Amino acid sequence: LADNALQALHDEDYDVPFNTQSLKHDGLIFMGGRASESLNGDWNFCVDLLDTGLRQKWFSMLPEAPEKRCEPWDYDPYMGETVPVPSNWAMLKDKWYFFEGSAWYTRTLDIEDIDETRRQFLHFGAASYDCKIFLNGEFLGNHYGASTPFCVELTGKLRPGRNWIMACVNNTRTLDRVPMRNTDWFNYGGVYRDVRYFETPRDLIRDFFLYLVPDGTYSSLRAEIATCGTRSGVARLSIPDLVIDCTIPVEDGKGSIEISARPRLWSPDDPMLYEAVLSFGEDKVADRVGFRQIERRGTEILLNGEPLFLRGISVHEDDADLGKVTTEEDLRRRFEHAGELGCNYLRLAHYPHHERAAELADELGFLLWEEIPVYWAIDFANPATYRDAENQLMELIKRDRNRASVIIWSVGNENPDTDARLEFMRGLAERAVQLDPTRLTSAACLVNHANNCIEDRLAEHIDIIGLNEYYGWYEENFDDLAEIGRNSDPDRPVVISETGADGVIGVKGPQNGLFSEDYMAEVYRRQIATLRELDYVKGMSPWILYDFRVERRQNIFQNGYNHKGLIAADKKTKKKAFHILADYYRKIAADAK
Ligand code: GCB
Repeated sequence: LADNALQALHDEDYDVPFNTQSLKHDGLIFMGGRASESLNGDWNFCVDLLDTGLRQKWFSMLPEAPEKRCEPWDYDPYMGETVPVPSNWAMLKDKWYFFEGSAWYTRTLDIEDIDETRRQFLHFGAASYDCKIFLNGEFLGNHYGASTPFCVELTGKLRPGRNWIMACVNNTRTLDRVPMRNTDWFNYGGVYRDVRYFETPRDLIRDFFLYLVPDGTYSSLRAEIATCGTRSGVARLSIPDLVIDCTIPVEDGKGSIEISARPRLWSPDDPMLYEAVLSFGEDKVADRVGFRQIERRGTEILLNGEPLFLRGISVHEDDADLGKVTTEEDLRRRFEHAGELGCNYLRLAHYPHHERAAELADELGFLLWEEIPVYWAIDFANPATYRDAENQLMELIKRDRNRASVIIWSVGNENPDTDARLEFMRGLAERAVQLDPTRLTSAACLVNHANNCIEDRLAEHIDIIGLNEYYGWYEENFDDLAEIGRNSDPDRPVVISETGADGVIGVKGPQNGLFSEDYMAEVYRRQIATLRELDYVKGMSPWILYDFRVERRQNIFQNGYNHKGLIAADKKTKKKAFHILADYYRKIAADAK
C-alpha cells in the first residue's frame, strides 16, 4: 500500500506519531488463495472513548499477572472481557450499540520456529474505520477506510514463542473521512471481516491481473503481474483448460504478457471460469477467472458485443443480527432473492462489500456495480480526504479486478455539483480506468431541478450516468419524472441507480399512504410505467433488497430502520412491490429472448 492510507491527523495529541507511519507490506492486497492461519475467534476487548490507551500507551504494557504489577493501571489488554472476531461491537451488547470511538483488540500469536528465509504477514479483511496495529508493543502502522482489506508485515519483528497483537480500531465520524459524518447506514465499528496470518517466500507475487483484451476480437488475454523481493526473474502462468503454459519476464518488479486464446466467454447465462496459476520463484498464487468484454456504445451497454439491460437491485451488506459481518449463508440468500426477483445485476452500495460477494457472483452469474463511500457531502477540497478515497478505490480494484462479474466501478453517490467535487471525482474516475481498462465507471449523479433534466458536470467523465430519483417519495410530483425523461438527451447510458419508497409490512400509514406497503407498491408501478418509455435508460437497481438499520430514521414507522426494502428486515417477508418489480423483470427478460 500506499502511504495514501496513512493520514497525518491529530498526531499532536500523542507523543508517538500514530498516523504518519507506513504499513510496510509492499502493496500486498491480492491474496490469490494463499494458505493462511485464521486468527478469528475470541480477542480481548475494551472500548476506550477517551483514547486513554494511546496516551497511556496500553500497547506497551507487559502481560504480567496483576499481583506482580507495581503501578496502577486502567486497563488489562491481556485479560478480562473478550469479543469474537469478526464482529461489530454494536451487535454484541446494548451498552455498545451507539458507541463511537476507539476500541482495543488483543490476542496472542504463537510461532515456535520463525523461518528467517520467509516473510510473515497479517491480513485484515476490514476494520471500521481506522485500525492501528501493534506487535509486542511496537506500532506497525495505521490503515484508513472501513471496508477494504490490508496487510501488515511482521517480518523481522516476531519473536519465537508467544507474540502479542493489538489493534486499536476507531469508528469516530470525522470531517476528513470517506464517508464523512452523515450517512444513511449504521456506523458499525469493529474488526468485522476475517483476520489471518500467512507466510510467503522472500520474493513474492503481490499483484496478478488477468483479463480478456477489450478490443472486440475476443482473441487474446493479457496478464499483468507485480512482484517484490528480487527485482528480476521469470514468472510462469498456466491456464490448463486453455492449454496455456507460458513464461512472463519480470523486470523491476513488473511483468506482462499477451497470449492468443479464444476462451468461452463469461456471461450471466454461462458463468464460465478458468483456473489460472501463477508462480514466481517459490511463490505461487491461483485464481478462477472469467473472460468477458463490457463496453458502452452511444447509449447502449454491451456485454460480449450484445446489448444489455441491467435488471438490478441495490443491496447493503448488513444483516439484522450480525451487522456488517457477512457469512456465506447471507451472501447466498442475497443472490437467491435477487434471482427470484429476476435480476441479472446487483448494485453493492455504498462501500466495498465482502470479497466473497464478487467471487460468488462470478460463480452464479450476476453482474455487479461496486462502489466506494464517496457519499453525499465529504471534504472534497481536502487533499488528505482525496488520498483516503483514492486509496479505498485502489484497494477495491486490486482486490476484485479479476472478477468478471464486476462491470462497474462507481466513484460516488449523490454529491453536490461543486468545482471541488468535480475535480475530486473526475480524478477518481480517471484513476479507476488507469488501474483497470476492462470496466466502466459510474456514479449516482444529479438532476437539475430548475430545468427538470439530467444535468451533472461529472457525467462526461464517466461511462454510465447513474441516477438516484425518488419521484413519488422525496419528490412529490410524479409528472416531473416523465418531464425529466423528455427534457434529457444523454449521450451515454443512464442506469437508475436508486428509486423507491418506504413501506412497512402491515402498516396502513397516514392519510396519503406514506409508509404503507400499498403506497410503496404504487410508487413502483408508476416508476416502471414512466421509465420503460425512456430508451436511454439501460438498467435500474431500485433501493433496496432488504430493510436496513440506520441511526437517522426514528419516526414511529421507522424505529431505527430504513424501510425501502422489497423484503423486510427479517430477510424473509416479501412486500407487494417485490412482486411488481419481479413481473417487470420477467417481462424484460422474455422480450430480450
Ligand atoms: C439515497 C441514498 C441512500 C438512502 C436512500 C434513502 O438517495 O443514496 O443511501 O438510503 O436515498 O432511503 O433515502
